[in-house]
Amino acid sequence: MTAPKSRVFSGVQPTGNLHLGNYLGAITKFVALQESHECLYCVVDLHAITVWQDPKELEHNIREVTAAFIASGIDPEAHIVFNQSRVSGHAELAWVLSCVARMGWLNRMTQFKEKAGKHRENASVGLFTYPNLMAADILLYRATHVPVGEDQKQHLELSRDIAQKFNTDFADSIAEHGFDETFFPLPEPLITGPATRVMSLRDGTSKMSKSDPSDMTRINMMDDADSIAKKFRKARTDPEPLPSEEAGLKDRPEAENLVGIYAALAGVTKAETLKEFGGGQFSGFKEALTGVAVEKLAPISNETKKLMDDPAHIDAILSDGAARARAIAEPILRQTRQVIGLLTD
Ligand code: AQP
Repeated sequence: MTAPKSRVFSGVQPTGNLHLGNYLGAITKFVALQESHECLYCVVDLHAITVWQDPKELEHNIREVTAAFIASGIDPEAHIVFNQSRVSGHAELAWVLSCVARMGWLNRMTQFKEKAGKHRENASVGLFTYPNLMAADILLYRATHVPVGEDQKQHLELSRDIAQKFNTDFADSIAEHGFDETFFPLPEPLITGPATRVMSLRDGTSKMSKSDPSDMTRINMMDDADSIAKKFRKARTDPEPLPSEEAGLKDRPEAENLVGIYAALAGVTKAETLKEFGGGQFSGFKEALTGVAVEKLAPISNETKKLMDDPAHIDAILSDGAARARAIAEPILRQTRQVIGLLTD
C-alpha cells in the first residue's frame, strides 16, 4: 500500500476542560488542514489514562472532545474522527517502538519531568513511555504532517528519531521485502500562527492547561460569555499601556500572551493588533478580546452541547471513524511485523 503524499494525524486527550490553548494551538489548525490534506483526528484516550481518570468522566470526555471537534468544523465524513483505543494497532505499534526508542531519549523528555514533578517514582510507567505511543499514533498511518501546539515539539522530534532508527535498523529487511526505504516517513510538525503556546491567564510564564487547579487560569471552550468576560477582566497584566510594536512585548509575558490570543482569534497578526490597540490601556483591549473570544467560542459551545444530547450519534461517528482508521493501519502494521521478522497471518 502506498500512502498518499501527505496525510495529517493529530490528537487531543479527553481529560476535560478543553481550553483556548487546545483550540488555537491545535483544533483551528485541524479545521484548516481539511481543505488540503487527508486528515485523521483522534481522541487519544490511551494517552489520557497515563494519569488516573474516573471511568464515567472519561466516557463523557471522549464524547465531548468528539463533539467539540465537529462543532469546530471538522467533517467526520470527509475525514476520520475516532478514539484511539478502538484501533488496537496504536498499542501494538507502541510496543514495537518501545523496543526501538532508547531510555536516554525518553529520559530527556521535559513534559514527563514537568508532569511527574517531584513524584517521579510514583508516576505511571505509561506516563514515561507516552512519547512512544505518540510516535505510534503517527507512524501507524504513515502520517506526514502533525499540527500541534509548541509544547509537543519535543515529542514530535522524538517521533522522527524513532522513525529514522526503525528505518535504519531494519533497512536490509525493508529492502528484501521490496518496501520503500523510507518505511516510516519522518513526520513534520506544523506549529504555526500567533498562538502556538497559549499561557495561563494568571501567570504568563506557565502554559494554559486543562489540569491547572484554578479555572481562572484558562478560558474553557465551554465557558459562557460572562465567564469569558470575567476571566479576561481578571487576567494578570502589567501597569504599562500596550506597546505599538512587537519589540515592546519583550519581557512582558502576560501582555504578549493576550496579544497573541487576540491576533489568533481575530485572524490578524500581532503587529496589526498592536497597531490598533498600541498606546491604550488593557481594560479597553480586554473588552475587545472578550468580544472576539465570545464570537468564536459561543457557537462552538452551543453546537457541542447540542451534539452531546445525542450520545448514540457521537458513538456511531467514532465507530465508523475507527473502522476507516483500521483499514489504513492494518496493512502498515502487517508490513511492520514482516519487516521485523514476526510471523504474521
Ligand atoms: N496552552 C496551549 N497552547 C497551545 N497549544 C496547546 N495545546 C495544549 N495546550 C496548549 C495543544 O493542544 C493539543 C492537545 O493537547 P492535549 O490535550 O493532548 O495535551 P496537553 O498538551 O497535555 O494539554 P493540557 O491542556 O496541558 O493538558 P494537561 O493539563 O492534562 O496536561 C496538542 O497539540 C497541544 O500541543
